[in-house]
Amino acid sequence: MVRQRHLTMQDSTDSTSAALASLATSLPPSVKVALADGADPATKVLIVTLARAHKRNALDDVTVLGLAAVFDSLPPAVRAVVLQGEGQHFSAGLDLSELSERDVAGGIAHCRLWHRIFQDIEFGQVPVVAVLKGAVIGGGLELACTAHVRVAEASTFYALPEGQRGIFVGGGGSVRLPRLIGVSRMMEMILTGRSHDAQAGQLMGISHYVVEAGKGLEKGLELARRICTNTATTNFAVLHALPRIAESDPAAGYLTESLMAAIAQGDEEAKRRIRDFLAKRAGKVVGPG
Ligand code: 1HE
Repeated sequence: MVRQRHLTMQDSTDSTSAALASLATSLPPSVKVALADGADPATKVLIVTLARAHKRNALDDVTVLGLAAVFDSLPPAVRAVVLQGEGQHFSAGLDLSELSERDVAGGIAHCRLWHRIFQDIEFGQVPVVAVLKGAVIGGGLELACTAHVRVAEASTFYALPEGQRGIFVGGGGSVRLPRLIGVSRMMEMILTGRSHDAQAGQLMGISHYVVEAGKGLEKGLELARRICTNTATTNFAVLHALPRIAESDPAAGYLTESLMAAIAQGDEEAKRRIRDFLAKRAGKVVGPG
């Protein structure tokens, strides 16, 4: 059972809670924030919940702007985020009811808004663990792709019904998803409208973990807490340097990697950790399983 505290204005036991309580009052009802209980006070994990279960967490503008407000205003003590959906589904994607009246210029502006906000999540302050279940469809899958680690409950299914709806991805999916599953698989998903279950999504590289129903948040929090124990510099390097290096030409990549590696190892905390290992005070790497 995962304990979490939903924030209210009364909940201001420390500055992080106070900052989040103030943020919570500015959010729409479709986005909730809660600090995970039990974490080391210095390494707080924030649970961000899409809370439009009655609309299967479809992403309307208000909800997407709510996500932007959260990721723009993370208090410094928050070291990782777990992103989840309320109810049976992570997200049914773009709220189609907002699409019908939009002209071409409005469509471009909307798409660029999503791009900006989703980039702020992907290249934000902290690692994000997405906990998936049920529908992870269209823009919901695009949002899941902005996270750095994905945990899928067994009920998860992935689809891109854009072909069926006469539209196209617009939340950066054509940039991010091919990196996970390849252009060919993404093409086939849109062209044929097929769904993939949790196991298939895992084999394809969408999720990093598949867990049984109801265990996603627990696993997501376990991973987020582990991520919080890395140095801030390593997490920064992984979020901001690694994807850029992977996309750059090798010569620039090697140069950037050498600079980033030097910065990371020059950190006092890194030096302390390495001294601890050499003095047999640090844990060994444990094998899988
Ligand atoms: C919605 C949406 C939505 C549900 N926009 N309202 N996404 C899709 O094409 C997925 C469309 N949704 C579905 O296929 C199904 O709703 C589900 C498989 C996700 C869930 O089925 P079910 O039977 O549990 O729920 P439901 O009865 O279909 O939906 C409950 C309510 O949510 C209902 O509203 P109500 O007022 O009749 O109660 C639905 O209309 C509403 N709802 N999904 C609006 N997506 C940046 S570009 C991204 C492009 C895309 O994301 S394309 C993918 C769009």
